[in-house]
Amino acid sequence: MTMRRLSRDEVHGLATRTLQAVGYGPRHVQAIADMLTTCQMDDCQSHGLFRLFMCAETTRTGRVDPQADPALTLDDSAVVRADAGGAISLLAVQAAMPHLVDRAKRFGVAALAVTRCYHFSALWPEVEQLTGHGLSALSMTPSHAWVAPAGGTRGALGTNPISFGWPRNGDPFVFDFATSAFARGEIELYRRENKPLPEGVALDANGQPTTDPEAAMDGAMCTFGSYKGSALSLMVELMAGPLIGDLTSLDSMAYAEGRPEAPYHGQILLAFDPDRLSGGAVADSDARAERLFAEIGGQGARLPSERRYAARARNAARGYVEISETLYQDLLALSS
Ligand code: NDP
Ligand code: PYC
Repeated sequence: MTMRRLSRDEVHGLATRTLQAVGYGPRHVQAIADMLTTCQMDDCQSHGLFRLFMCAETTRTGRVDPQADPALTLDDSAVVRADAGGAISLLAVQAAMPHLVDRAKRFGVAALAVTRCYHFSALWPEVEQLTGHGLSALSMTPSHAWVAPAGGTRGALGTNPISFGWPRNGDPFVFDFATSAFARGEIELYRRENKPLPEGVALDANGQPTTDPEAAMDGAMCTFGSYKGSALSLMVELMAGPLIGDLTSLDSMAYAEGRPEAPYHGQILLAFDPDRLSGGAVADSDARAERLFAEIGGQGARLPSERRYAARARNAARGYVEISETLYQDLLALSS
């Protein structure tokens, strides 16, 4: 496959021009381009520049508000609410983040409920940002009802990612993955590259197992880990949907009425202050956590995010990332 090298500035510039061309306002362009660049520089292919297609489709249906300023509800409690006003989620999260950090430090535990947002992005950048303030963090969001529950035959759940972060000296412990066997973005990449899926990832429109990505897009995806992933996925629906007064993946799918736009729903971020929660014994807590990380590494197993941190260091040192020439040309066409 022919590859194209792009520097960080070129990645950001391509994202910025494309978002401007499809109609996003300046504050949204900045927030979205920053997120896509962060992901691409860590080699997160399914949620980096590739996501510009979803951003463009979402404006084309004419229902996203590409200019809306988020409205924050702040009181004296540990709960922060950010109404995205029908825009992409990222600006709302960005605006609410300092308040979430402040509340977590004051109360030990705090929650951010982001509502009425179109959502397309990876969750780890926001979770990693919270660990940078010495906080542990958890984030979840539904999507569209593309995923069959374990034992079911058609979509009812979203791909429903969960991201968790734990602060450390140096790179934090962070994981971020869909509760479906594959993220939707990953299946789209298989379809683009005309590659068969592994077994156990998807069902066709008749509820039968398939390895054909096209049939998977028309059918349903499977959860990871059978009934365990299915239950976790349902937890995400409840925590980032009804709990915060917003839509489930089933509601989001119905709301889209078949339009090819990003899912529309909410997102929850929870932040925990280890200092407050350990009763000031944070040095002991850190040492205990580090012994566990060392035991895992000592067995030859790797921690989540280690591949990503290695990619980040490599790309920063060489000053570029690589994307396929086909993707680059398709993105250029989108921005012209
Ligand atoms: P993956 O299946 O690629 O898993 C990603 C996580 O697992 C990373 O933290 C990764 O670390 C870690 N990991 C992978 N392999 C190993 C291993 N062998 N040992 C230890 N850890 C490992 O992710 P998904 O495809 O499920 O999700 C990709 C992205 O899609 C996520 O960022 C998610 O937020 C996003 N997404 C967004 C949705 C939305 O609605 N907004 C919906 C669904 C997904 P590393 O990166 O170092 O490999
Ligand atoms: O990859 O499943 C996914 C996804 C859904 C919304 C954004 N990404």
